[in-house]
Amino acid sequence: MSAWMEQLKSLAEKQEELIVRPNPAVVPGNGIYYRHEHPVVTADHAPLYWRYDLNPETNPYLMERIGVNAAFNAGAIELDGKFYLMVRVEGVDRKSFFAVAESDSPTEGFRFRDYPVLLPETEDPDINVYDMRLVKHEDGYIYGLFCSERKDPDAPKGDTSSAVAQGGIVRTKDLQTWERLPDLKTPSPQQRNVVLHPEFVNGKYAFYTRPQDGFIDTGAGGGIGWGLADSMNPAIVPHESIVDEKVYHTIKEVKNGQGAAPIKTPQGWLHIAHGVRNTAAGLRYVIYAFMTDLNDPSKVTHAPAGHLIAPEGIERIGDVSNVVFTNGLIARDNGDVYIYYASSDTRLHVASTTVDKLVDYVTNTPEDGLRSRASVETRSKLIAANLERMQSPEYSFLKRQG
Ligand code: M1P
Repeated sequence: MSAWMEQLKSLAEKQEELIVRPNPAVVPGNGIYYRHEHPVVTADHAPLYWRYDLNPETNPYLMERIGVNAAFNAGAIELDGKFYLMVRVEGVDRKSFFAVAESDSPTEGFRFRDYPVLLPETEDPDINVYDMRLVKHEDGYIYGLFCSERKDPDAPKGDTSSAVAQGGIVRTKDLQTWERLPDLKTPSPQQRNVVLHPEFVNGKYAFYTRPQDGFIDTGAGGGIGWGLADSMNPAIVPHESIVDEKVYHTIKEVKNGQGAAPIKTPQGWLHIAHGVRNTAAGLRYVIYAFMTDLNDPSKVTHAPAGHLIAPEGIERIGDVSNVVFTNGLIARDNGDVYIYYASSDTRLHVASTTVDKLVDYVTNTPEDGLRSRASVETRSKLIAANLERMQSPEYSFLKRQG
């Protein structure tokens, strides 16, 4: 075998090791969910034949010709017992695109299909597309709601960053053939984090939105919005209301956004979302949960204080550090839930839990008292009850520290 071929073989072996390595839950966890030991998808999972020219004559140095920078924010769906991730892949050219990775397991073994998704365009082509939510709607289609970004035509001369974000929509029945529908129309000038509710509401399509005035800044907009549309083609939401607003001095003081479509439970719709706050080091993104009314998904019934998942360890570091973001989850018929979350816009992880645990979490975690004093009062109630209980000999291994 030539040295060139040896080199290719060693790249292939290294990648195969990465793909097949077991990904156990990290125990004991926090009782709410388990993180898993390794990311489920990374840039290094991208097939070698997406990145290298495999002809030794045209690529004598076996150079990576078209590199992949990151693989993160993935939509997720289970179909016929197989697990699919609609991964946001970012090339080294900074363009994001979608690619389906699939596995027989929800936590490991994900392999990309041979080709990324060649997303149909509208008459006004997207410059960048990302963060697709996959939603199995009761109308029989699987919808892909994603952010479509185009250069802001009103940006001042010399401003080559400002963009306009809109809710792009595709639909499919098989994750192979995609029909592009017109972008969602709402009263807001910009939209990101648009998600379709999986059921009709009053006979209409229901959308979670994120109205925002600017591209990064939500301005006077923000919050997780809600609106109804008569049709998906075109989808027009004439009126938006706010389901879950951004709130001063909380984990969602700057902005927030619905993650995947909510999970239907007997107690209500269970939502996993992201919240953003300001720090001296820039924005900090965490994941939080809340529940809305079964008969009125726009009405919040339970809102635990604080985050469900915050960046930890290596998750804190990446292209956009101190970020965890989710737009995909799989809730299985047996009650298991897999939350796919990305860290620092670089790699994709999974946290596993169950519907029962998440319902317990959202319904029994105290709400935010919105003041330091209120937080101490809430915590003190827990401490008092625990100290009482710890007097029983059963708890003698737990030492009081005071
Ligand atoms: O860089 C962090 C995240 O920033 C955006 O989130 P939001 O919609 O809340 O502004 C998105 O671009 C998201 O993809 C990214 O992970």
